[in-house]
Amino acid sequence: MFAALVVLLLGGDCTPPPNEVCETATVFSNADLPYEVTAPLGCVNDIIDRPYFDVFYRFDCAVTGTYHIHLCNSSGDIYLRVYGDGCGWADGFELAVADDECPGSPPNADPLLSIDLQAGQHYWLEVGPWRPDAPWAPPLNSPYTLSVSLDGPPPGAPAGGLEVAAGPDLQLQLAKEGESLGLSWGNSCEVNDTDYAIYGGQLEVMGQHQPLTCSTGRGTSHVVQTPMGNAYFLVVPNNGIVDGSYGLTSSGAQRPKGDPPCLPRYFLGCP
Ligand SMILES: [Ca+2]
Ligand SMILES: [Ca+2]
Repeated sequence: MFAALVVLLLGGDCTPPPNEVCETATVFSNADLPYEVTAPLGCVNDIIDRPYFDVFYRFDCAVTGTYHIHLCNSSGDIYLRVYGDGCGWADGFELAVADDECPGSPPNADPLLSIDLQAGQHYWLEVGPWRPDAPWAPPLNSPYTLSVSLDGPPPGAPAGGLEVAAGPDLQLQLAKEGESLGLSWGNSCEVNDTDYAIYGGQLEVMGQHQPLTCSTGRGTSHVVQTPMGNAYFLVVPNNGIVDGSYGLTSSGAQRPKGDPPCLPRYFLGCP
């Protein structure tokens, strides 16, 4: 019985939907929000690993803000990936993944997430079942419902948004100033950076850093008033709307965000 069902799922008739692959992703933008579409799942897994039988959407973001994306009440066990800078891992990178966050899960094992997106950027959504076999995968071409809405832009965000682009590493220097510690740095991440946040943490718990200040008033120096023991500091450029990169770890991964972060992080171009 189980084997017969698998044959049915993999070998049944399936009509490829228009957005079966990245190249033909269904495009929508802020003018379409709140966006809600019910459509059939795909026939072919186009990106390695889940979700299977994927279909694709491209969101052309015109407003910086927090977006809510969900597929609650879809058929089967749906999975969602969000990519930036291109579609899929080969052309872009994964920004977020969601699986079973919808209320009532299980059996409503569908994804729900909130994500900060930036004006002027394209984002790709990959939607499909978590597994290719029953009971996780619904019958081929089963419908799902995708919903996308905007929470509203952060206060002060300009209509066009700003990007943080590539630039040289910040050169951080330390100097003892009495009982305080003076930090200074020379280079901005790029020309749109108008301010800086300083995060600090303890070396013993590297990766857990809190904001010491979310603004240096556009200055390239800051005095840490309270000695912090075995501390480390991160100078993070920002443009008043988003933080840039926190820099990379020795393994090449982005350092963790501050807890709490001063601003949503956007590091497409920054080192
Ligand atoms: Ca597909
Ligand atoms: Ca799921």
